[in-house]
Amino acid sequence: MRFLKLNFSFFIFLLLSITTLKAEDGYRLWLRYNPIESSSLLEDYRKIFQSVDVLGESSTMTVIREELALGLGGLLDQKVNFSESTNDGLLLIGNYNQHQKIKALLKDEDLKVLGEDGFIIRTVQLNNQKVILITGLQDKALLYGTFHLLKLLQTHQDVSNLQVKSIPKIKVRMLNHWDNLDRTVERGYAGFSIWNWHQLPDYIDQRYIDYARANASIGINGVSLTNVNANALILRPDYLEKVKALANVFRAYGIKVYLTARFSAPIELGKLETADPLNGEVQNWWNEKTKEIYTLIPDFGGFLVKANSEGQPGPQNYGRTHADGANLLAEAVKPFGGIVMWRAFVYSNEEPEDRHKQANLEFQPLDGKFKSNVLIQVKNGAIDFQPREPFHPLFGAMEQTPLMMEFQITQEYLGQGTHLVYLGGYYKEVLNSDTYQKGENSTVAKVINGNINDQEVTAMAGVSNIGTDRNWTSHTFGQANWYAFGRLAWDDQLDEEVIAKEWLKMTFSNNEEIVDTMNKIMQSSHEAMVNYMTPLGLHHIMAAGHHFGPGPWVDFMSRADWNCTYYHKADSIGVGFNRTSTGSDAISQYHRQVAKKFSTMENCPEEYLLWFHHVPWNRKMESGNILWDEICLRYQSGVEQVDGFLNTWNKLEGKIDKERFLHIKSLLTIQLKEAKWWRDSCISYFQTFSNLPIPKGVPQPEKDLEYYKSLSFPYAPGIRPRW
Ligand code: BDP
Repeated sequence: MRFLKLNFSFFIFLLLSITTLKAEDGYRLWLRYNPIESSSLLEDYRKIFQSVDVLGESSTMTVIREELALGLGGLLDQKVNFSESTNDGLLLIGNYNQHQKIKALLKDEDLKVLGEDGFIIRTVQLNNQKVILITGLQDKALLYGTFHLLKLLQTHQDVSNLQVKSIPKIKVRMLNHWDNLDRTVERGYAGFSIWNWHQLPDYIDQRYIDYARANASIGINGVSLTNVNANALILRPDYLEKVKALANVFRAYGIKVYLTARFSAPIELGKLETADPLNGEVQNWWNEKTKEIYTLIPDFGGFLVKANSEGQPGPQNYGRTHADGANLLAEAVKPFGGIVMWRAFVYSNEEPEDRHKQANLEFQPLDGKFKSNVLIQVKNGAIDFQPREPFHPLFGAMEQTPLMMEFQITQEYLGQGTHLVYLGGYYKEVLNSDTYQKGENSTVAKVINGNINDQEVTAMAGVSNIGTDRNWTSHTFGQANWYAFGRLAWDDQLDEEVIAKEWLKMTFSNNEEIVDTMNKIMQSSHEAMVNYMTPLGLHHIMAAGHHFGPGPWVDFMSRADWNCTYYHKADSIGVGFNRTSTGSDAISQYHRQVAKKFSTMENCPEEYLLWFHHVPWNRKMESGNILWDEICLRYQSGVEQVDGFLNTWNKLEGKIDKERFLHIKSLLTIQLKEAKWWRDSCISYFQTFSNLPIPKGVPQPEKDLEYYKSLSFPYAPGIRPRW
């Protein structure tokens, strides 16, 4: 008997260990749906959701039912009762346009402003029952509403009296995959491409579905599947069949598929002699190709194009302009309601001009020349996704052309797959920057959401950090950047801390101590990274090609502006790029109010100082330190911050699942090692110019400069073979 008892308690122990230590490999992202742990809250929720009535039939309505079965079922730890209950406690979901029952509950005015994607969640009375109603004008809006409601439960909110109306500020909220057809991912640090082109169209991986669920849960409604350094093959009929298979999966989740168009495809695929946008045969080729695509994929979103940039072909090869090129494709997709996203990331090797200025020089004169279904896709800054960049001057310079944002979610220059760097605050920093285009408070956010200039379409793109790694993004905290991007594309006014906490609660725990601890790390992580990589406006001093680790000494690249020395311009007098009127004068491309702020060393915010000025090593900084000391101390403070993250993280041992605790602990250990590497190598290098001693409080570099210069990483991930 005693033996039996012992065995029984052992069994219970085993069961408990299995449930509490359940492997958390990160695959479920923020859609974990573990049972609500607080029994009183669980009780309340169970009363409120006694039954669920999802009205109507469509693939999206099916997806809603499936998500509720999974989500509500998981959170409430019981089977969902899909019926119109007569008891109190009903969740009612239906399209406002299609169901009289729902129309009767709301006024038309309530719905007017919702657009395609906006939704309402409201607690109403129906037949003396308290009912939570989710409605909108399209089924996909109901899906967004469903995910919103699930989030409220996942984050333990009071749902007894809901009055939610949520409308996205941006119409097209999309991920850009830089995925190649051989499944490598340019600047991808989370394994290979999730698109298994070889097995498509026949094999539909569950990942495609879970990917679509995750995107829909944060409002992402567009996916460009292929690298901007495009391969024309994707437009070949067999590949289009594969694209169609993905589009068929994504459709129910409100996600449209876009493709990158290689400008020379008419030559490569169509065997034409030219790709000149003004040539009739070329126009015809694109029109026919586009028709073919729409026959297969009636809701195809359109094309994303990188042209005449970093070796990609484009209209300039034929003496034509970006507008000629973009309009060619715009004409082709127009009859089908498609759009063209034409990238402004252009710079030429032949031009001796500061790379910072080149996009404005090429695009600004074309303002007003683009068809109305063209958007110019502008990176957040004028150089290239640096740890910190002032906003791109183009955002304040085009009044008649819709501009869209391109953020980078993948951390090409920001520690890649192993550094914890939360980007919510950085995205907001750019969105909140004032362009002054139409007077004060013409923020970048207002430019791209159409508030400043009237425009048909608005869009925001994020370069994806997703790959085949089990947890999708290599670093679990990389998921937070995917999440934050989606949330901000929906609503640029959301607070980065609110977003981080939502994500933490759903991804880790609702425990306040855990959330606060992790949130503190997240909120200071971006500044820490700027400190240990590129303090005070230094930029593009990463190693060449793969951009992994420091390389301020790089001066051997074929193009001037691929060299780090081009960007920091260190000499015996000082360091930094003079972009004032005595230098490249890039500052003059900003509105005069902005230019005024940046143009003198006195006025320029210190975080951009070396971005815009060549500053003497002995110049006094706000802290009272001279520049040289300040640089060293910033590097050191970045290292100390990461050290702090690791110590703080260690306190979470035993409080979260072991698997993710150890995974992040190891990554923070790498981050600390690399932060020191950055500090030591950059200080050693810049000291050869400043000739000043390393200030107190900053350790002597562990190795000499030659050692740091000798390091090489031929197989660093994410690299493009030809670089
Ligand atoms: C740079 C990347 C390069 C991309 C390019 C782009 O290093 O791999 O192809 O941007 O955005 O950041 O086109």
